[in-house]
Amino acid sequence: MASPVSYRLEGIIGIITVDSPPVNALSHAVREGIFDAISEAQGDSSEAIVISCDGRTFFAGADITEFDKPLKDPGLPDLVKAIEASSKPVVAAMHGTALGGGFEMALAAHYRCAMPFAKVGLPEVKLGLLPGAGGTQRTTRLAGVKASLDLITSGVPIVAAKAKSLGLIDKIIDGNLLSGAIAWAGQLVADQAPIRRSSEQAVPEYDAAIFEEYRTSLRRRARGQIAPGRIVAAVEAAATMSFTDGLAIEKQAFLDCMASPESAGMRHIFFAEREASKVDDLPRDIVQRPIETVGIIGGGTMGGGIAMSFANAGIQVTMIEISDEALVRGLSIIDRNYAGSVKRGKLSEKQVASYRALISGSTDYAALADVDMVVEAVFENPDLKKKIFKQLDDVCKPGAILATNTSYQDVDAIAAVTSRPEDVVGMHFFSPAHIMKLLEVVRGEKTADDVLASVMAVAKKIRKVAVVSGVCYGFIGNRMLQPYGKTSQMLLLEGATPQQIDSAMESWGMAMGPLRVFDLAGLDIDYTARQALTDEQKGDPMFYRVPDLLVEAGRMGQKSGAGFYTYEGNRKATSDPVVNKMIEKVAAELGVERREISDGEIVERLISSLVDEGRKILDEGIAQRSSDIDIVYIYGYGFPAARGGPMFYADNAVG
Ligand code: 3H9
Repeated sequence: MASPVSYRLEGIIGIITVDSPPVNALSHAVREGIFDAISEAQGDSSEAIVISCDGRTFFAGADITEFDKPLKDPGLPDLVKAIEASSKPVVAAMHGTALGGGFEMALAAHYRCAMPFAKVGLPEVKLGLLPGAGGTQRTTRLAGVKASLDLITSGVPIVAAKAKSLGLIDKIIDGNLLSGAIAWAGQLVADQAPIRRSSEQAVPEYDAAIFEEYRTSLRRRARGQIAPGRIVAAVEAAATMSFTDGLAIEKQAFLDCMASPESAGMRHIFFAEREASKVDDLPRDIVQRPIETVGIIGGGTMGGGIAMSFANAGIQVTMIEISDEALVRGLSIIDRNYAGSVKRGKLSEKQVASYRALISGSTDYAALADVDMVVEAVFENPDLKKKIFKQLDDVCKPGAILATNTSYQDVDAIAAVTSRPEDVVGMHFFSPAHIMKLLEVVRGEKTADDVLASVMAVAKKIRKVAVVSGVCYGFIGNRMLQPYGKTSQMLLLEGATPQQIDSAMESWGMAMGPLRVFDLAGLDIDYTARQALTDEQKGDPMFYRVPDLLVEAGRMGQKSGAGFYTYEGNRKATSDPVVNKMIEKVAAELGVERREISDGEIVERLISSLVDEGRKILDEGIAQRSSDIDIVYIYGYGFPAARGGPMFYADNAVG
């Protein structure tokens, strides 16, 4: 097989070009090819060497698919060492994203240039790892301790201009990158520029207290991840030890993290996320419907967040409300959210102005006559939703995609009220919709293939992680929440307190325990839904008697200042003896024997309830694959990434 690496001489410059689609990951063949080219260049007439990549990006890092296989020489650390040891200046020319081991190679080059829109980063932490080819040591020497800790513990890439201001790259090249890099390399030769090795640079001054500060704040957010702590130790080693000793600390930490169940879980999520976007039975050459304009029905928190998601991706939005007053209110929620994003430094005023200009409002459905897609986001009332879909059927152009943002309702029943059920699909966003990454795309019985393909594509465009679900009550995520909620109620009656349940689950890694989640969502919503049911339909009172009593006592959850907990002014939940008494009384009435319950039992029973339902969802074909369920729980329900999702956890007994 032809090598993905080629080497050629252009005058006095030796040019190493890598072409290994899709993202130039540093597979064995790539590493070997570059290693050989560097060796060849040492002995030929070249006076400087340029490393560049063809295709959409500079190296995306180590080849993650090789991680569970035996390592073949040369390893990435050997390659990085050979690059830095070159007796001729090496220039790295970056475009796209230079990530992980790819950026570590660039850091070992003697000079670095990049295109203006290129990004560089060390995202290993997102895989439960840390840079293992000198990244912690060289970044600290070039950019200092704080910048290094920020870059490596967050894993978030930075743009070329920022990297340049931090000293991580030297030059930004407009126009053709390769010719610019070759010209620069020639200039470096002419100027007799030194061989500048990052490993030999001194670490800029820093405040020694910084390591403890990062340790404390990272520990608070760790949720089972061990890599962040090891990153701090490696950066501290860079600042306080010789390069060789620091490198040894980094290497050990990398090996430990690589062998950890946390990294196995996070690597599973990496591939699961990419797999989720694929729909197995769609023809590959399917023609998508263009989606350039979108209508949103409902200007509440959900509708507003959905509108922002589309506008932020450059898609024109028309929001429909029932009255001028409601419309003004809806648009002002959007303005408030945007103002918050500017305040937090997430968006610039200029960005906000351009996104906001894409959102307009109307009280007339006729304004939707020409839109490519409509997302209905009114409250969960099946009759109202059906009424809206009848109206949409009347006004929307043929071929418009009609989506419902229902969290539970039967998408097929909604589709059935239209004359075009093949154009109807579910798009279940999670609140706040402009922030939460998950989108459940509900494929109705009659949803056309091209509608599904188009919605999956637009989901990527609006930066959501989309997972396909079949039609059932609650789809994947909320359906699994039902037995989870019931189990939490049983645990309460059997002897656990709300606080014990929540803190057991949060210590295990869940972003929020179940009872705090119910308080946040509002206990009155399910209560109201239950009033329409017969006793038989409601099922065993064990599962709902306590929340019913709470609502009847005016405790609707966080919004009313009390639910399973009491909330004062701020959002801090405080346990309330009144609630514990209420639970004991219900347990006595229902004849439930109370006992000590361990934290381990709480976790075991709650997670099993999720997993058991997940298996049913798979058996019924509601989810395409087990890893899709993991994605739903990681991105929509605060499941700890370090556990790999409920299904992966169950299959691998992680942790
Ligand atoms: C590392 O470097 C360790 C070192 O420090 C130390 C070693 C000693 N390997 O995301 P996309 C595949 S750890 C293998 O859809 P995009 C991906 O699975 C690594 N495969 O494209 C997908 O395959 P498929 C640190 C990879 O344009 C296809 O490429 N680096 C790798 O939306 C397209 O991917 C990272 O963590 C890889 N490294 O985004 C960077 N990367 O088509 C990870 C991607 O079969 N990568 N694939 O589903 C990314 O963040 C994004 O892929 C990137 C492109 C931004 C590059």
